[in-house]
Amino acid sequence: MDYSKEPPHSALLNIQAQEPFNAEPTAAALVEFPITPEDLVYCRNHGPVREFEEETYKLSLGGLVKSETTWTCAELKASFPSKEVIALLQCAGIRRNEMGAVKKVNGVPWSDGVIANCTWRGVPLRDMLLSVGIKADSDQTNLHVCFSSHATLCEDDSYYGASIPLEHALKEDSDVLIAFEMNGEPLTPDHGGPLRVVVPGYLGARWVKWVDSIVIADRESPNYYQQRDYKILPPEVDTKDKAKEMWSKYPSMTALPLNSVVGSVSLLTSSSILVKGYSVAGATGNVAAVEVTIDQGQTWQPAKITYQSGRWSWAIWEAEINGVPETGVVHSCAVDTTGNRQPREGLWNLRGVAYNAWGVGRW
Ligand SMILES: Nc1nc2c(c(=O)[nH]1)N[C@H]1C(S)=C(S)[C@@H](COP(=O)(O)O)O[C@H]1N2
Ligand SMILES: [Mo]
Repeated sequence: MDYSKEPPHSALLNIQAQEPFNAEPTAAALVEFPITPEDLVYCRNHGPVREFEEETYKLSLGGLVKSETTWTCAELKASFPSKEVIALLQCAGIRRNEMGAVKKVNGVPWSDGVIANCTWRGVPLRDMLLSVGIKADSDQTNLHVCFSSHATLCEDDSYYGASIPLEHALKEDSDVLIAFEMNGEPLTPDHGGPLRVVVPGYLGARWVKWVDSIVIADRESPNYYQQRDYKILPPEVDTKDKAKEMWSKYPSMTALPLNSVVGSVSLLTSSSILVKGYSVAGATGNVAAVEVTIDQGQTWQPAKITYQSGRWSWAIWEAEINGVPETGVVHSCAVDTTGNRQPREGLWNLRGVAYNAWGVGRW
């Protein structure tokens, strides 16, 4: 793989690996901004980052459709009205370092910075699908939209691919976009420009960057990152050899679970502290409340949600706590609109994904 042609990356990120470029900001920096500024947006790559000319870039849509179509960026923008959504992008490996402290896991030892709440502008995938038409003789309930990027080779496959159920893409309110702007600016190479997939509510792995082909098929994407990675295997699967036999038996991940993270803790007075953090909803609802404890969960104090915007955004919260934790440790717990509480402990899995134990902070 050729890493020599990469454009420069943000200098505000902590680098986990240079090749492929994987880097994240601190949660303390993130919670200061409701909309994450571009230079604090994490970079997660399974291969080299590539820069493309927008003028010559093309996207094709084929497979089980009535009329296969290819657009340049300009044609795509001219053919459909665009839509802007605020949506949270987060990597399935968020907080993997904490899960790895319980027992060894495989993967980049991400902390709690692989998350970003941005505005995305793009063409609704639904409109593109309705315009090409799905073949009438296919059973629509069993079809998948497979996204691919052939921009570069990847660590475990010759291209990057992911898929989502066609029914999800066709829902009027799913807000799946083929995006060309992030935070009001053209998408940068680091974040998949000129075109990337945005699937609000789904883990980042499905948000294919530098997308160049969309295929409607009667099965999920055959790509490694859909079939063999990003699955939650049961805890007894604790070696790569055991995992090999299990991948096909477990579903691909879609949503990540209810979560909250403590970004920063600071002393307000000699007897009170200010705790700030973020919280994200799982598949079952929106974030309804966040609570903070300084005594390991014996008593909880409510946090104030200072920002939340629509169904796909994160919540930013803060709490002024009377009392200074003797242990120096603060925990947070999110509650969603259906009454689910974030669990005290996360479930261990070999790949180290979907960790959502109570948030932890220290002062
Ligand atoms: N082409 C391509 N798309 C990709 C990836 C990749 O390695 N290659 N990584 C995925 C993963 S695992 C995540 S979490 C997000 C990260 O997006 P970002 O780098 O813009 O933060 O992109 C997804 N899309
Ligand atoms: Mo990811």
